[in-house]
This record gives sequence, C-alpha cells and structure tokens, in this order.
Amino acid sequence: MLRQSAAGLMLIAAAIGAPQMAQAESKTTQMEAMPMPDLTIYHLEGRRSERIVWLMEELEMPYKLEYVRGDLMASMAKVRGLGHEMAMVPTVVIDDHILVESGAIIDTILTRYAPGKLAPARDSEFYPEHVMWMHYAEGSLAARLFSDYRAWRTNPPTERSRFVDSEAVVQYSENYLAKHPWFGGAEFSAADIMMLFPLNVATGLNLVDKEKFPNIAAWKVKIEARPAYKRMLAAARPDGMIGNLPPVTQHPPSERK
Ligand SMILES: N[C@@H](CCC(=O)N[C@@H](CS)C(=O)NCC(=O)O)C(=O)O
Repeated sequence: MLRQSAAGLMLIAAAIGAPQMAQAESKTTQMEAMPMPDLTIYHLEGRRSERIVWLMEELEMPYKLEYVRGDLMASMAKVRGLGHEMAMVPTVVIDDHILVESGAIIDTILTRYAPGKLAPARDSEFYPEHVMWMHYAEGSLAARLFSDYRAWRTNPPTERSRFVDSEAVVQYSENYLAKHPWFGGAEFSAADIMMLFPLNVATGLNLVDKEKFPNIAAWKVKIEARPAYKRMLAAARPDGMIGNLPPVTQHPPSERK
C-alpha cells in the first residue's frame, strides 16, 4: 500500500505548482480553534464534574459553575431543573447543547476550542495511549471499581473474582506510571484529568490498598502541585470532600504479595 505523509503531499503539491492541493491538505492537518461559546458546568463537590472545572483551569478558559456549596442534594436539584432526561454530573451546557459524559465533554472542548492542547500530537508515539487512558478511566476502571464496591457493600465475596477486578485495573495504571510520568505519556494530558477521579475512588473507598501503588501515589503528589488543580479545588471544592460514600471495611482479597 502506498503511504504518503501530509507534509510530503504538501511538498509535492508545491513542487508541481498545485497550490489548491497544498491548501486542501493544510485544512485537514491544521485544525483551527472555534471561538469558545458560553459554557456552564453543573457540579457536585468532589465528583466527576471536577474534571471539567480542572480542564477549563488548565486551559485558562472562562466557564460558569453551578452548584450549591455544601449541599449535594440542592446541587442535584439544579441539574434536574435543566429538564434534561439524563440528570448526571457533569452536565455541561455549551451554547444550546446540554451534554453529559465527562470524557465526551472533554473531547468536545479540546477538539473544537483548544485543538493541540492537553493531548499529545496525533502523530506522537503517545497519542494512542493517551486516547486509551481517556476511555479506560470510565470504561474499565470506574466500571470495575463501582461494581466491586456494590458487591462488597451488599454481599462481600469470600474469594477473589476470576474476572478482572478493582485491583487488576488499578495495577495496570500503576504499571504504566512505572514507565511514564503521565497518562499522556511524556507530558500531562487530559487523560490524567480523566484518571484522577477513579484512582481516588479506588483508595478512598478502600477497594485497594494504597500502599501497594507507589507510582500512583507519586503521580497524585505531582497532580496536587499543579496550579490549575489548586484553582479547581478553590472554585469547586472549597470546603473539602462532602457526602463521602462509606469505604468498604476490608479490601477484596488479593493474590498479590
Ligand atoms: N460516565 C459518566 C458518569 C457520571 C456519573 O455517574 N456521575 C455521578 C457523580 S460522580 C452522578 O451523576 N451521580 C448522581 C446520580 O447517579 O444520581 C461521566 O463520566 O460523566
């Protein structure tokens, strides 16, 4: 199969005097940012909506934050007040669109309004892994954590599941951080923003023993030192965590030494 890079095609186009071809190529390779419309984040303190606040702080872009400080029920009532069928946080209103799903919201904001930011270049070796962690955060990690949490709160199992469980999904994250400083690979990316909430859930709800995951612990220290993360905390969690779920009293049994 004949493969040709975009830069190579543009050089050929210029050499054969085909300016239209060069222009057409540049449109597909250089995505321009669309102007940022009004953006409102419906929020619950300490929950996934912090991802969007943190993203906007990293991008230094304006946003409006809707929640009732110290009152999760009242904040949820604000979300329901939108009349949207799926009352979840984050809910984000961009122009006339009401969006749920934090990963999709982040993808939309970056692709449309901040192309090239908080993601490795598309031709970087790290791009596929960045995309994988963007999806892994909710698709495999959070899903396993919350299903284990429900099982352990209602009917604690007597033996370790033979399916992929909380410890396995956290261990995979730990192993990646043994070789890379960030879930974006060499640089901090939106994948790190996606991964923090479930990794905090894993240890906060006692689903895994945090002593077993030193790379994740060191990564969290770097995250917490980021000025944009601190600004997010000041705006979105001014009184610390509230309404915590009770942790499980005992870790799911482990085969790891
Ligand atoms: N996969 C969704 C999950 C959203 C979600 O479950 N959010 C929780 C808060 S962290 C929520 O809305 N809980 C309220 C409820 O389920 O009633 C995302 O990433 O946005």
